[in-house]
Amino acid sequence: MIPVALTIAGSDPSGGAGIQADLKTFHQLQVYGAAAISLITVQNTRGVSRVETLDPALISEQVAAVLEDLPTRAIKTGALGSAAIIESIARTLERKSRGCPLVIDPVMISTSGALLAENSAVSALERFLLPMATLITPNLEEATRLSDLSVKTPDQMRQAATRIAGAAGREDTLSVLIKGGHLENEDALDILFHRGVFTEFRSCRISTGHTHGTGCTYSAAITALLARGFDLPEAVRRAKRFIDEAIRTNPGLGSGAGPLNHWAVSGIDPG
Ligand code: PXL
Repeated sequence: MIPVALTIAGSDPSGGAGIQADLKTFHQLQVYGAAAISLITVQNTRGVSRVETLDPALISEQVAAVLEDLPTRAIKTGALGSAAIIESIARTLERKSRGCPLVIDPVMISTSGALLAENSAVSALERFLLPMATLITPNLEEATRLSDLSVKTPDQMRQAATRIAGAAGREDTLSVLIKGGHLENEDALDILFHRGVFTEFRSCRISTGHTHGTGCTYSAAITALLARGFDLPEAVRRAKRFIDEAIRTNPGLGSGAGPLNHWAVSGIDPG
């Protein structure tokens, strides 16, 4: 049976980030994609002009409707907007997700600087979602917020990863992938903390402004590969190849920070 993955995330009408990016990525990686919408943005490649969160109960009903019917193998969350939304989703997942892998992309602000989660959402995330998560995928800024540490070097990335897993009381069971796409004077270095072991994923930095939706696409690719049964380190390794290729072959759309090439191939065999 085709594996199913569910994304719970915001809508980007320009198609480069949010649920649109997640669904394209699921599809490209041979996974059937389902999507529950948490908030609606008005945006294009030049920026976000409006964010409207949906009613927490409406979001949770979407999540429950999918999980009650489709044999979901992996779930990811993206922009969630508010603490109330996070709590409501967590309660629904507790009842309905049957322990399937949960990837949290702790989206806080968009590339263009728009707030996609209120400040109190960070503690709600820690309190309600991290206890049940498989993996959290912060970038350097998000890792700084979650760990209360300065995160600017590979060593600091390692410290932050253990601090984030430890704060959730789950040093041995919560995996943390810190994405170093914005590291100064470094390759694009991501560090995975998984079952007490650090693994580095390194690639050459690609010089382009077309990186809109990179975080969403990366975590969606990991989610799709988990749904297909790969173990976490292998899912990250393959997702990293996919994202590098998607950035390198971006279609050059829009007059701002354009989207990636979600048709990218990366040697990931179908089926
Ligand atoms: O990449 C973060 C992100 C997530 N979700 C939505 C977004 C963005 C960035 O723009 O618009 C809906």
